[in-house]
Amino acid sequence: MRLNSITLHRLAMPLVRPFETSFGRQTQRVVLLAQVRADSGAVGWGECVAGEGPLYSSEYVDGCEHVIRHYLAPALLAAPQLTAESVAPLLAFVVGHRMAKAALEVAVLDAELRASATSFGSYLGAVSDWVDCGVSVGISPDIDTLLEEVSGYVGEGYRRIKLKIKPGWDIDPVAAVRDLIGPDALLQVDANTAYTGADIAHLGKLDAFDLVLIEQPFAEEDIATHVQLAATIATPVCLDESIVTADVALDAIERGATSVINIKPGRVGGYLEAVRIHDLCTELEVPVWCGGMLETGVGRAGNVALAALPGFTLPGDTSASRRYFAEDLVEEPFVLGTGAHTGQLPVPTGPGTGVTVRGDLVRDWALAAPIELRP
Ligand code: NPQ
Ligand code: MG
Repeated sequence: MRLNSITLHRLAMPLVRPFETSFGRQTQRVVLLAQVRADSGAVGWGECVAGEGPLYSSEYVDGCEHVIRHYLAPALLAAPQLTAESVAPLLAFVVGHRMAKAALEVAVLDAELRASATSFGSYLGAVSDWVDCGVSVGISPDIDTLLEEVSGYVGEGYRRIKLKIKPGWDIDPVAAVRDLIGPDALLQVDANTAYTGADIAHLGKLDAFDLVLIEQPFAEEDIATHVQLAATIATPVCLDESIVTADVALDAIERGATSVINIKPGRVGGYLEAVRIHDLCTELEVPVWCGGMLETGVGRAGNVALAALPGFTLPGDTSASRRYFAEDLVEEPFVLGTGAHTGQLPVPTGPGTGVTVRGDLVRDWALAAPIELRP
């Protein structure tokens, strides 16, 4: 295809409850969406997962908008024959900025798959119609409030609970939640880089709670301290922020820093690199699961399709739309199944991502006028 335009939309969506992590407290989700139009008339949508500020990652909404406008979009708009596979090579001249690149790649892929009436799931290699869902639970003001929130999610059927932890909010909340949900329920923790090597002995106390894994306790660049922890703790160590390419994933696995990997398409530059990490981990028998970035239905749809690949053997942060939003941005909000499908989401089957963006909400929740980029 050849692109006629790339339009950037910036929205703010209210969260159903504040979401607190070791890096900050979110009360709304500021979202950047890329809409591509091909000369054939095909339209595709991509969600940029960067946050409003550079707190989870160095990328953030203003930075992504800038790099897309001035570097990435011009390169794609100039391409005479564009395919989803050619997006990453065309954008490789820009260092980093993977979340911005991923938003464009997924939009082009969505347009391409809609034009050929192929779903994301079948294109990526999905092998199941439903995926197991977990939920990520923020840091609470106190343990009673946390237990109340966790009880609600258990009642909704989630198949795994993930607690956000930080120094001063770790052993006690984990012990209380383990006590609440019982010994057989899947429980894991995510520190979002809040600890240092000095905390290794302290983190060892988490072994008492039979956790599925501990996610990213140390800095993004610090593979070595993760190796040290993994050598001393029984709980599996899982990297999130550190895993930015398939090569980095291979290196971290070979060094013994991580025995499970959280795959987020946005963090690694798109779905094609995400599938490469999945394939590598499957070959190495390293389990993977699909992370989450408080996506709207636009980004959630692709994640649910990805999570249906065979190597995704652990429940993902692929929660239902209502975990975050009272009203989702798409006509087909994600709702947990019932009966045998309790705690699961259905893999979309329609063309492309299989969801329809609600133009009315894109306008109602806009923070700024759309930016239309042309060749
Ligand atoms: C994680 N997600 O696994 C991330 C962290 C995260 C579901 O726990 C705005 C932008 C808010 C990015 C909140 C989950 C965010 C964000 C949390 C990322 O580490
Ligand atoms: Mg994480």
